[in-house]
Amino acid sequence: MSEDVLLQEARRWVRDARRIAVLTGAGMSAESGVPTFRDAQTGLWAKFDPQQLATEDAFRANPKMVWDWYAFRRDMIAKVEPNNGHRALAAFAQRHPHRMTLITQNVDGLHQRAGSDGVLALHGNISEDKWLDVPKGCCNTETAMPGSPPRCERCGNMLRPAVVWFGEALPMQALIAAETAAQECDLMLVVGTSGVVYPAAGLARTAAGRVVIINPEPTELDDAADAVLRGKAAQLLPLLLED
Ligand code: BJW
Repeated sequence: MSEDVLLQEARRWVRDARRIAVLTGAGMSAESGVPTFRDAQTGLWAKFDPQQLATEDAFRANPKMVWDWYAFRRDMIAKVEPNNGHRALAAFAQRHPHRMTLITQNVDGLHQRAGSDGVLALHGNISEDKWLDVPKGCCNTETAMPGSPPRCERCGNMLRPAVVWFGEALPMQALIAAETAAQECDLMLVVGTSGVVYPAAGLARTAAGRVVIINPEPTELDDAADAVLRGKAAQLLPLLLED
């Protein structure tokens, strides 16, 4: 089937679906200028080993290096804008209240900045901090000693980015809501994710309805798809979601 015929077929599925779940990954923000994680040449982890940076063990072993990596990414994200893909999703949800559940693995907040409400952010939010160890009475973010990372001036507890690292549990309410959306949808759009990180990737495998993948490259989830649209999110989503 030609790409154009596939797109028209997927547009019909969007039109006919009562409940649509959307699962997004790093490729969703690529056209905003945010590097993906695993693209060989350009991904953030072409230069860094994720297992060394995105874990609690790594942070405890080298808090300054990991904090600085996140500080660099925060600065970069603050300078970019949502793209036409983020905007198309937000506009669709506004035109069709209660039809779409937006689930993202991204920590960049670009869906929210594009105007999407109720985003299920499975991997947290890079612009927020939380305490590494259970905070005591003395742990006050207002009075934390500045540094890389900031620390409690009394007990030395460190602030860390409020993201989900490997081996950590996802936020339970968001995960349950995402699982429910997958099990109740007529259509799931899987946009810009390699599909290698669980439990997020598993949502596509439990989707009750059809699955459409939007990605310029093959993914681990292609075998679960009813249609694979080979293209970029910011280009294809506006075409797929226009009325
Ligand atoms: C475009 C594009 C364009 C480019 N348009 N597309 C089952 C099986 C095996 C392992 C596990 C399992 N269950 C759990 C695990 C372990 C682990 C895991 O999945 N490991 C695998 C790597 C093997 N999972 C976990 O540890 C999770 N926790 C957990 O399971 O806890 C259990 C527990 C329960 C109770 C108590 C305690 C524990 C946590 C996973 C957390 C992932 N965190 C990260 C880092 C977040 C912080 C940060 O940002 O630094 O999340 S890892 C990283 O990967 C980040 C991403 O959200 C995530 C997914 O990556 P994504 O989005 O798919 O990006 P890429 O780069 O991989 O792909 C980009 C795609 O875009 C590519 O396909 C491109 O082609 C495409 N693209 N341009 C559209 N313009």
